[in-house]
Amino acid sequence: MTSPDALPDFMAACQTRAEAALDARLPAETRMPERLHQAMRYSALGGGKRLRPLLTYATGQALGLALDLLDGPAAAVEMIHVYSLIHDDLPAMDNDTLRRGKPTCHIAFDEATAILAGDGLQALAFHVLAHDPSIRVPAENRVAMIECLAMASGSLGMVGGQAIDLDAVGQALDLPTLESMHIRKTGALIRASVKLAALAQTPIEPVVTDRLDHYAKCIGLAFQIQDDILDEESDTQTLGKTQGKDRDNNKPNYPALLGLAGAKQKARELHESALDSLAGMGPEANLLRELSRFIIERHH
Ligand code: GRG
Repeated sequence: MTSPDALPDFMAACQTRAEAALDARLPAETRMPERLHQAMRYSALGGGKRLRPLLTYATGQALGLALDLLDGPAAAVEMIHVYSLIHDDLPAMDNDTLRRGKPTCHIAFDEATAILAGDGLQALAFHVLAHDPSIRVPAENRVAMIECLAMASGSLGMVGGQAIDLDAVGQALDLPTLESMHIRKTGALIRASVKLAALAQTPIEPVVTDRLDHYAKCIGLAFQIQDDILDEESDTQTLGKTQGKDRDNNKPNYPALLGLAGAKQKARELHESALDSLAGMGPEANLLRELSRFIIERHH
């Protein structure tokens, strides 16, 4: 059984682990083209909660997998996340100057370099899944990992969610449309973070994988609701990114549709549902349970 303070220790260990996994897989700053590689490393290293790698490692722990089998998938999913942050911050999208407490990539470098850094990280993520020696499963599992991350990232997943989001600025979205946007925009990659770990086991157990997928779906939405709540309630320094952007940009969000109390209630219900989906699993899934709580209680 994991102890009550297991999550903070696990988070710290996995954040260090994810940092090292990224560092080892990113081209050196001295490798040509130097400025591009500097930008990729600037954005990917030294910041962020590393929630997606944490979910990959915690799922691996729930399945009894050694963490070193998951370094490649954890790095790949974080590379996609970082690419999405770089592109989201561009003037053509959210036009933000602060990310993870430091200037956004296009401010620290320039717009063209930031676009290319995002592109480079995206391509590298798939290269990692295709070739990384940490992934020791049959080729069909590897292909399933590549498919999983591609679907989560593309126009039917994160990029599609972003397109719906951009179209929705100034529009009055109803709750189902808001939900379907977030299931794609943030939920799909969170789901992939869990699924990639399930695909690192052999043989894959469909019942367990389905339970984990339901868990991931719930926490993905809960994560977004908490993000919306923090956008209303927190401050720029705590968040490390500009607070109040949704309101300023007239973007629909959960507190606007449900009220703050309603949004908090919805996040709690999703947390409960996430826990229900792990009911058949033992203490080895405790970190996943604690991560779900962390997601709805986090302050940044
Ligand atoms: C531009 C291709 C493209 C996609 C953009 C996910 C996304 C789609 C943009 C990210 C922008 C954003 C603020 C989304 C809302 C929720 C979210 C993903 C917040 C940032 O994730 P955290 O809190 O960040 O896990 P850290 O920095 O801790 O990794």
